[in-house]
Amino acid sequence: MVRYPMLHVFALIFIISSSEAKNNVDKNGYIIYCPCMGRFGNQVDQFFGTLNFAKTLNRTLVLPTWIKYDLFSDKPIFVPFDHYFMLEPLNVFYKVMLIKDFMHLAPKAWPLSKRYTFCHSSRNFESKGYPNDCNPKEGSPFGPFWDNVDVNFTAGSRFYSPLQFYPATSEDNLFELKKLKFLWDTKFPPPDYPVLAFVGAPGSFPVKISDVHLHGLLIWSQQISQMVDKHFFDLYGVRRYEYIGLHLRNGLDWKLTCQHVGQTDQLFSSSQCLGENNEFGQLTAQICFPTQELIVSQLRNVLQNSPNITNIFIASDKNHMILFLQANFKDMNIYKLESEDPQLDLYILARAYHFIGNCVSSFSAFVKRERDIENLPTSFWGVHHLTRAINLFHQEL
Ligand code: GFB
Repeated sequence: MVRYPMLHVFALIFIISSSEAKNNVDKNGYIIYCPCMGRFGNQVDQFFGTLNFAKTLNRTLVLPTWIKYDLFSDKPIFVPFDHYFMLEPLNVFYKVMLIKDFMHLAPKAWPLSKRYTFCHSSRNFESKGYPNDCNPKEGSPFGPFWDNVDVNFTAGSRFYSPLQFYPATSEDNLFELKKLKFLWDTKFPPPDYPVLAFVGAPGSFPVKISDVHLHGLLIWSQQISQMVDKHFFDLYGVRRYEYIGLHLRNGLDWKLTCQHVGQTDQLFSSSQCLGENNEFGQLTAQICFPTQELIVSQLRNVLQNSPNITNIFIASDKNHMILFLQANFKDMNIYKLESEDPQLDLYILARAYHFIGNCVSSFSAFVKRERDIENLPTSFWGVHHLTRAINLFHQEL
């Protein structure tokens, strides 16, 4: 039973610190936010910057629900943070708590007279005649998110401009971080503003390279790994690390997004293969939306270098191209999940022998970061150099 001694230590520290956090008010205050921008990959990117920001301010980070969008309903779905990820590693790194636990503490920690919401500057929707404030519940998923936890901003809005979430200089050294904390604490002292409740995530998209190492704290929950076993590994008898994983991002929203190629040097997560200053190359249409010919030739190259691999797993938001790929790779077993599940797809892609992703997509970026932790190779459609693995464990957590 002592196979994973570190996990036991994590668990013990977690039990002690989480029960303390659940019952005691943090005098340094809290940060809570709506992950209202984009879908899962975007929300994760912004989570990392938010975690660092909370740490800089020494406020407890309230972990929001993830927001999921259903194609067949205009109502967002709220997924508890720990449905996808374990809390223990995060809690060892920093003080965090689930939003549902925070709401139990809220009558003590967040009096109604101090329930402010924070935004950069007015979101006043002039045409609708709304007041000059954050209007935090205007629109979806904004309103439904706060309604889901029964929060009303009874004290009104506060604009935080010109404050930022990151130090003004590119150096995140201790002095700059302390200065940032000083500026926020001066404008919003914790006794008067015990909770900084942001209309959107106080973290950047795409994730800053300096925050990428935080991905090491996101460990999939048991529910997710058991579901993957049931719906993929055990079902088809495929073993981890013995298949090629492909991400085909090709839905209508993506087609429209890729029309911006040519007008910009970077698009969404493209810095993961092009570098933050395009030091590794330029954005092309093939990188964003690869043609069928490119997909076949690139996959063929990868397979030539993977002699013992006979399985391919395909994840897609729209067209998995199963028949087309089957016709081109007759000796291969080609799989996809029976029913659509983005998190299961991510889990499986991260455990492929080799992964070919879409450099512009933050969905692929999630997979690449998880693979980098294990030094597993990733390449991207339309990118000819194999993208370097960033060894996350060399960074200090
Ligand atoms: O994850 P995400 O932010 O990545 O959003 P991008 C894309 C969403 O599409 C995922 C679905 O969260 C999934 O719900 N999706 C994409 C997939 N690829 C797959 C896949 O392989 N399998 C499954 N099951 N689902 C941004 C969006 O997407 O793209 C923005 O966040 C906007 O809202 C923009 O749409 C154009 O960075 O690819």
